[in-house]
Amino acid sequence: PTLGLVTTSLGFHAPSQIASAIELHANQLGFTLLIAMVDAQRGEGVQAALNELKAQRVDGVILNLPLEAAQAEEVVNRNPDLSCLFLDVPPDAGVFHVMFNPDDGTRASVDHLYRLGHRRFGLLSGPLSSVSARLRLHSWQRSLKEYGLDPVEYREGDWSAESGYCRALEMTRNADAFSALLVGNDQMALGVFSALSRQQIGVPAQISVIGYDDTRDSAFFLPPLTTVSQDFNRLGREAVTRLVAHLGNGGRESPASMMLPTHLVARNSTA
Ligand code: IPT
Repeated sequence: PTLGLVTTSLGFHAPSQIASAIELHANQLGFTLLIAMVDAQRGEGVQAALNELKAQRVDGVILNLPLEAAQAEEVVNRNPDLSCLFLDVPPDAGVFHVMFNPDDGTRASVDHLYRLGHRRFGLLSGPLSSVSARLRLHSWQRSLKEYGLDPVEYREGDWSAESGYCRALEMTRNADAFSALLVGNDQMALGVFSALSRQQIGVPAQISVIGYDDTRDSAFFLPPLTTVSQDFNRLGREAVTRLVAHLGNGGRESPASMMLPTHLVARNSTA
């Protein structure tokens, strides 16, 4: 038997670690995994990828790319012959999903920095075309509001280290505008470190930085990155197990979606 994975670029660290976890757990349950990569910016590639996977007789498909609720529902409606499980959709989308809670880790990040005494925050989000980038941004903003704070700087990146580097150079033109920077993922945080180091701004002495993902490399950044851990292995296991259970009951019972917790891993980039 065969499962399909439609994924956003595997050039990004998180989706590549997610794909590797999905393949591992699929294989353990005796399934082969076929992977189709599509450009997340261009929704029309999704149906082509699904058609390709259907031609290869997949039993069910996991979709790890940012889709709005309406787009995900359209995928389900256009493919009644296929069981689809989504990993990157709004929590209130009426589709079968396993996803990370976008609130707990973001809230813990703000709490951590607030307790350390920070009051001036910069925010660097992922691309606003991505559902999860927006959910993280809104959650940071809500958490700051509860402390009566508004961010003093905001920029939008595109998840890449290069965008983190460029946006951080812009944000630090006004040298002491903020003392803490919340970043939408670890790859952008790596670029931020490089930009700050080039300007001889100390992390965490002058600016504390928190990333998001806890991809495997982040413990080896300089300094080791404080970040929000998303357990990609568990995501892969839950997604495969739930999809396979759904296939096993002939798609009769309505599938159980699930929200996975995230948590803050405090390392040395915050003080
Ligand atoms: C999300 C990552 O957190 C982010 O770093 C980026 O890689 C993005 O994927 C690419 O789509 S994780 C996703 C399951 C919300």
